[in-house]
Parts: sequence; structure tokens; C-alpha cells
Amino acid sequence: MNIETTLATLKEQFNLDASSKILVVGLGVTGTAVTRYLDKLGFYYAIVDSRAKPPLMADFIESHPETPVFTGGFHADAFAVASHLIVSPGIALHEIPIQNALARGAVCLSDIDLFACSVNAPIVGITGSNGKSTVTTMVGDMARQAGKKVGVGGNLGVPALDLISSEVELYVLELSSFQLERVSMLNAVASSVLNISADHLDRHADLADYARQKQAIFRGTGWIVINVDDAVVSGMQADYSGRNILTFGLKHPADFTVGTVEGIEQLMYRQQPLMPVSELPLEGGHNVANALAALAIGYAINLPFEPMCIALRKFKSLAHRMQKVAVVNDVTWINDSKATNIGACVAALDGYTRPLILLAGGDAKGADMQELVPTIRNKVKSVVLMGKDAHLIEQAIDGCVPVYRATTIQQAVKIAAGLAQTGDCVLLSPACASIDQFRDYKDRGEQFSRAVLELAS
Ligand code: UMA
Ligand code: ADP
Repeated sequence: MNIETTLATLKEQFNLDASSKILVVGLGVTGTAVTRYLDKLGFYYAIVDSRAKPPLMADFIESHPETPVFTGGFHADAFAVASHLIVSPGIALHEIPIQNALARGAVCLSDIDLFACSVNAPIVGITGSNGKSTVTTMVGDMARQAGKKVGVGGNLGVPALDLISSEVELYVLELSSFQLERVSMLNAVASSVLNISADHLDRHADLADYARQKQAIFRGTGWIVINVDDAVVSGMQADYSGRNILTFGLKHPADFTVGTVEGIEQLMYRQQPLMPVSELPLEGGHNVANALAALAIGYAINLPFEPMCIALRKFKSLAHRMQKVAVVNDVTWINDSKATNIGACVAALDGYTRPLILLAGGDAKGADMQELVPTIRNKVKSVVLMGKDAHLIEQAIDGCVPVYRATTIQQAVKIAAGLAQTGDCVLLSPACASIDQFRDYKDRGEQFSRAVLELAS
């Protein structure tokens, strides 16, 4: 990063400089990346986190003994003098102290705003309810395969600010609705909303509000990549006449689609076959859509098709997404713990024709579990439920398939093992977040896999 240019941009866009009274709100992965960034600029700041012991606090205090750190609540004192709040994605902006600070004129910004002010290389932004991590990783792999030095991160894991380097020629960011609701202008060279289905309705007013936050990714002048099979996303095109738009989809005519050429089903760019669908090493129609989205984004940033297709052929399915754990007594066990909303669970179920036992439940985040029922009725022979909102799924299912209840994932695995018959598949695809019972979705997936492997041994 060129510090002089960054300082000038921060001053111009956010009136942020060394004299600002900066409050970093949240000391998680994002908050600590913000502190490293502010340290580089030589800016002073204070920190507030509502948790009594934020996970990264001990290390931070050791290296920054002079920095004021307020924990155990959003104390009004911490906010009283702040001119700028840099708020982590896990914190809702409607928290009263944040609203009070904004009402008296404080500026609210995000790590992504700081990032956008600090990089010269083009940015690709990817959001959506599902498939973000997969498509972000695919585009990163494609760019690398095409010889570019690429920084890949954001909601995916490595915070955007930690990616900044003068060596990087392209940034590929996965962005969540929480990150986008507080971004002023990303000005991505290409960006996509992959799909919209109910998620995070405990944080957003309704589905329309959630979709609107995601649309912030298109602010700027770059290419827009649209999923024509998703009615909400497809409808967004109308707001961007005059912009360069590329479309992808399996069910409706699109720039990037699937077609049959000489009897072989191909990924296509308009009339041009790119590679056979069968060479894609991923399960499920949703992953074909993900590959088309990645190709469209790659095309928008001038990556040649050949390295893009090589990257797709080599793509390894990400952990905890439709991952085969084991086959025990001719029963296949699949870990799809990252299915933290209904859309992901439905996509997983849709991909199967064999008899399924579904393990689901957790924190429903305000979603209406009725939306799961038609697919469960068609695809699933029994359901094992656990977690805080298991009762909501059970009520929605209303006896249309047998339901069993478990208190732990280990117990759920045992119950499923008792139910499964030769040729069945047991699928952990919870349609809910994991935080009511687990550290995160990875912890849930790992505990599931361990329980299955114990069963196998
Ligand atoms: N929290 C408090 N009080 C605080 C600060 C945080 O209770 O003062 C809680 C939050 O409500 C949340 C947790 O602490 O439950 C973490 O919040 P955070 O904002 O500190 O999160 P980070 O550690 O900075 O991680 C965030 C993303 N997490 C969230 O948006 C919740 C990570 O995405 C992301 O990888 C990281 O930044 C780097 O960019 C994770 C995620 O679950 C994978 N994202 C959600 C999703 O994908 O559905 C949006
Ligand atoms: P995200 O980063 O948006 O959560 P991931 O690529 O990590 O997306 O996948 C999360 C879950 O969604 C997994 O269960 C995966 O199987 C499912 N999934 C991936 N792509 C799609 C898609 N295009 N439509 C619906 N579900 C999907």
C-alpha cells in the first residue's frame, strides 16, 4: 500500500486522519486486522467489545499495553468522544451506542472501506446466500492458473486488510451481507450476487432488506455478473442499465450456461463449448452454477478460458461442503455442515436420487422452516433433529416424514446409523447456524466426521 495515497484517500472520503478519535468496535479477526492496519498508518485508537473476553484480547493487550480497551459491554464512555467507528461485521449497527454516536455525527466505516481506500490492484467482489466461498476460491484459482498474483479472502477467512500487498495484482473478496451493509463504495472491477435465499433474518429487517444490502456490492462502475435463474438477483439487472452485465444460469438463456454439443453436456460461453460438465470434479447442479459464475467473473476480468478450465478441472471441494466422510456398511455419510441456511440444504437434497436420512437443526436465524418441507417430503426418508430450533423444523414437517430428536451430534449419528439401510445416504446439512451448540460450522462438521469414523472403526 502506498501510505501517502492511502492517507489522502482516507481524508478525502471519510475525513479520517491522525487527529481523528477512532473507536474500533469489535476485537475479533476483523477488529485485530483493523488495529494492524491503523498501526501501520500511525493512527491512535481505542477498542470496545461487548464480550467480557474477546478471543484475541490477551495477545492484543500484550502487544499494545497503552491502547484503551473496553470490554464486557458497549459502554457509553467508549463511544462518547469517538469521531469514527470502525465496526466489525458481527455487530449490528442498530446497537444503541452506535446509533447515538451516528446521531451526533460520528462516521461509521468498515474494514472493507479501509481496504478499498488502500489498494491499487483491481478488486473482484462476490456475495450471495450460498456458494460465495466456492466461487471466490474458484476465481482465485483461475487467476493464479492464469499467472496472476492474487489475494483471496474477506468473509472466506483472511480479513481483507491482511491481504494488502504491493505484489498483489488482483484481489478476490468474499463479502457477507454484514460487511456490505456498511460499505460505502467498493468499486469492484467485477462483482456478483450469486443468489438470494432466506438467511440472517435475525439481523436484517426482511428478505428485501437483506437483498438490498447485498446489492451494495455493485456500487461503482465495474462488470456485474447476474444469476438469471434466481428471480431476485435477475430483477436487480433493471437497476444498472448502461453497466456491463454478464449473465449465468442453467434454466434460462444466459451468456454462461450449459448446452449439449455432439451429445456431450458442456459448460458454454454463448455458442462456444468450454469444457464437458462431467470434468467438473464437484457434485450437484448448484456447483455447475458456481462454475459458470466463476467463468463469467473470470471473463469479465480478461482471464483466458484455457487456464480457467484447468483450474476448474483441478478444483477440490472445500471442507464441510458436501464432503464424503465415509462409506460404512454400504451407507454413505456426507458432511455438509456449511449448509447454514435453507437454500444450501435444499440444494444439497436436490442433488440426490438415493434414499436420504437428513441430520438438521441448530440456530434458524429467523428463517421460516416451512420452506424446507416440500424438498424434505420429496427427498428424505427420515430426519434427525438437534439444536435450539429443532422444534421449529419438527413443527414445519408436521409428521410428513418420521422425525427423531437428538441432544448431541454424536447421538444424532448413532440414531441415523440405527435407521440407515444398505444403499442409504446420511447427510448432515443442518439448514441452520451452529453457534447454539458448536464453536462454528467447522467444529460441527469435525465432530460429525469424528463420530462417523468412530462408528466405522
Ligand atoms: N461479537 C460480540 N461483540 C462484539 C464483537 C463481536 O458479541 O463486540 C460477536 C459477534 O456477534 C459474532 C462474533 O462475536 O458472533 C464474531 O464477530 P466479529 O465481527 O468479531 O467477527 P470476526 O471474528 O471479525 O469474523 C468476521 C466474520 N464473522 C462474522 O461476520 C460473524 C467472518 O466470517 C470472516 O471470516 C472474518 O470477519 C474475516 O473477514 C465468518 C462468518 O460466520 C465465517 N460469516 C457469516 C456467514 O458467512 O454467514 C456472515
Ligand atoms: P457460502 O460461502 O456462501 O456459505 P459455500 O461455498 O461455503 O457458500 O457453500 C455453503 C453451503 O451452500 C454448502 O452447503 C454448499 O453445498 C451450498 N452451496 C454452494 N453453492 C451453492 C449454490 N450455488 N446454491 C445453493 N447452495 C449452494
